Amino acid sequence: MDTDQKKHLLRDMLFARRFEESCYEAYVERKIGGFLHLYPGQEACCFGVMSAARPGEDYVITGYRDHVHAIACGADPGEVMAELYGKANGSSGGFGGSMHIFDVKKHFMGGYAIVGGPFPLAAGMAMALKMKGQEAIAICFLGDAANNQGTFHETMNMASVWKLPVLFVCENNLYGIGTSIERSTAELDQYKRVAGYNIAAAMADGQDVVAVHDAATIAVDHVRNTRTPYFLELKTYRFRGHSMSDGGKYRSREEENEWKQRDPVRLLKDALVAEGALTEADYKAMDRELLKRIEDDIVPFAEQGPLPDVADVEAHVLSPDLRWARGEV
Ligand SMILES: Cc1ncc(C[n+]2csc(CCOP(=O)(O)OP(=O)(O)O)c2C)c(N)n1
Ligand SMILES: [Mg+2]
Repeated sequence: MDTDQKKHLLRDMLFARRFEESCYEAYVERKIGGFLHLYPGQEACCFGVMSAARPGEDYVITGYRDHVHAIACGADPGEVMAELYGKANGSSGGFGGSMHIFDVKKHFMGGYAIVGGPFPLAAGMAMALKMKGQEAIAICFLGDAANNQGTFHETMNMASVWKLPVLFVCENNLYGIGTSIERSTAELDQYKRVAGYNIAAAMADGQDVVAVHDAATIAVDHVRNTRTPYFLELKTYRFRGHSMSDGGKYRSREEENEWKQRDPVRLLKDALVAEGALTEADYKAMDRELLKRIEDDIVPFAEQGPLPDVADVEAHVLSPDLRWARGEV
């Protein structure tokens, strides 16, 4: 990867870090309500994979830890923030909230609260791409604990049998809420679990964005060229709680501090400084510029946005177009 591409990734990851920290603050101030699952620590997974894919063209789906994935697909960060605030100028008009970010134009297909739910949806998206003969692929980002759902096994089998162009990315952060993977899962290496479904698989260091990019390049090429599935496991760690209500009693401070030594943003920044491609002053200036954008543009866009109209409370619950239910389309 060339230096310019690394600098772009550093900017993207630092922006995502600052965006999520801003969400944290807004939640504490009760400007954001409901559930909020933050992403710091895992940024290299999303940006490393999307740097090897075609954002806006490939179809991406994920779970509830979804704000950064939407932004990496090209969703407008102001609209994502406004959605978190429940405002009408949010990406789903304020009706979705944190766990249901959606941007169809950017081919970001959500944002789902049901653990393991996106597996079959990703297979369905890949089936549609196959039937339409399109070059795009489906990419499904999910956590390690999702692999213990029945949907994982059913989807892996069907994706393999039906030869579907889908890339499964497992962001293995070693925990499902407060349960460590050692307590819940017989095979700790997630990529090995798809061997029984005859799916190509690999594992990479999810804290090193260049390693993720390299592994994802192989994975994406495989899916795009062979039109068969691939499973990529990324070993990673979330630096914050599972959601905002997390006492953090299930893991030690020593473990957290050890992983924080491998902060993906700092690792890439240090590598660029060591290469002589960036100075500490350049980095600070970049950070200031990103913070200013968040404080001056993104947060005010969300804060000043209107609330959805109460008269629309039943909108989007059922499709107004029921022709399909009557068998007319
Ligand atoms: C079907 C279902 N069961 C249980 C839950 C409750 N739940 C929410 S998140 C979660 C853990 C998922 O962990 P993982 O897949 O590793 O993702 P991470 O949060 O670590 O990113 C569980 C059990 C749920 N949302 N859906
Ligand atoms: Mg997990």
